[in-house]
Amino acid sequence: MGSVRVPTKETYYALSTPMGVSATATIRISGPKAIDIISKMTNKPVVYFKHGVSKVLSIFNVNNNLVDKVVVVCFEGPNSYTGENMVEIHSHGNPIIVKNVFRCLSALGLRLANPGEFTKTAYLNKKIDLVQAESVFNLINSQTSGGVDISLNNLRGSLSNKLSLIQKSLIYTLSLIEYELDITETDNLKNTQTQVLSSLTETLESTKKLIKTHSTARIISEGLRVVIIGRPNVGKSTLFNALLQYDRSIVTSDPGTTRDVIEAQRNISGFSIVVVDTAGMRQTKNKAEVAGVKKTKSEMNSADIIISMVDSTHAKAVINTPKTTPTILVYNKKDLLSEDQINTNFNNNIDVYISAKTKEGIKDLLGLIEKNIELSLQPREAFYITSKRQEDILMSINKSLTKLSKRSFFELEIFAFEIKRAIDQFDWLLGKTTPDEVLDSVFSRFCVGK
Ligand SMILES: Nc1nc2c(ncn2[C@@H]2O[C@H](COP(=O)(O)OP(=O)(O)O)[C@@H](O)[C@H]2O)c(=O)[nH]1
Ligand SMILES: [Mg+2]
Repeated sequence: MGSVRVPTKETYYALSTPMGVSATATIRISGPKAIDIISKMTNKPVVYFKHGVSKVLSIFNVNNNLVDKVVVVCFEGPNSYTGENMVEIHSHGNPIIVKNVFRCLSALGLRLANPGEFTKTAYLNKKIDLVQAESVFNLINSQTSGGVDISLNNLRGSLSNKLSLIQKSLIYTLSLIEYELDITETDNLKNTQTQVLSSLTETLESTKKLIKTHSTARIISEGLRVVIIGRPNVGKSTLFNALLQYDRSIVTSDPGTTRDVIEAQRNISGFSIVVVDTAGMRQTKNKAEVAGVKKTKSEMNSADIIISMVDSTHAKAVINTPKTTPTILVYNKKDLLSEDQINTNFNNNIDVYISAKTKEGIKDLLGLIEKNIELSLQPREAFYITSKRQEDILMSINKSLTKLSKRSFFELEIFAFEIKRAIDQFDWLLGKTTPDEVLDSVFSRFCVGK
């Protein structure tokens, strides 16, 4: 193989698969010495290794003792994930073997990779931009197939392209202003103003749309939080178990049994939801219960859908819920009511009568949840932003451009200055110019080996 084309200082390695017993484990090596090292470990000349071709080989330690029989794949930089020379060793998935391979690598002068270092190097070598690097993180951590789709799409560069397009339109707008600043006659000013303002409106629409996609992306990737609230003993834990179809939460006839928040995941027509059981809301002096009630309130505030539950045998006032959160009002213990009572009790605000115990009405409730999921996911977009960092930068751009577009005078210098700043912020967003602290915080979320 040829010489190293992308110079870097060090060569590092990490286990890229989870530590533990498995059929195989993947150890990745990246850096200028990667291929020299594997050539030493296998007693094969460097030219033996061809780009992207896998070889079944024995690897030996510095004392020439057999470590394992492995599959080796080499990638020559810059045509590798990191842009450096890379080697993948697929060993048997025994932690002792992995440890022995690690010993060989460190004896040969390599060091363990830092968290996210492979992906960070890929970014530094311009194999991917920062938005794509964040997609790698989301791709690895996504809980749902919908989340995987979003991350794959972003990793392919769709979101980056969209962001670049918005930035390009700002660059064009800036060029109109700069042209106006260069020429002396003023009869074109009105025309330029119209063009600049209409282009700003368009940019604002695009950024606003993208900002909105963040919460949808979170719902798609992590699942929608459905939080059950109500007074003690109304049957929240019973409903929680019924929704999950197994007994996860403790049910007793003593009020105040559930003191901690308990959550579990399930799917409803292809969507992931996280069902959350909470402590009953009531006035109490018991410290554990007070803490539970506090947690319930915070769960209520981060809920995507609230199920507000009432015991229909002695209906009490309904608990106030955040106005913007869709809330389903459920009357429980229908099995204890007579037909007459149900009819006279009938109240337009009640969404559904159920019996968590006999499971009557659970299907209707699931139908209502499903309807609310559909509403929460509207509208479907082609691009989703997937990190708080992306959202924060877009919000900042949006804020300053909104302010700019509302100015009563069209001062060319001020427009040029603000638009230039927004263009720079897009560079930050894509990682073209991003401070080291920001990069560190992006990559430190990764684990070693990614
Ligand atoms: N008859 C009847 N009893 C129920 C129903 N749901 C719950 N219960 C009972 O009400 C009591 C309190 O239930 P639990 O789920 O612990 O209420 P929580 O405090 O709101 O979590 C238990 O004795 C349950 O068996 C129901 O639909 N019908
Ligand atoms: Mg409970």
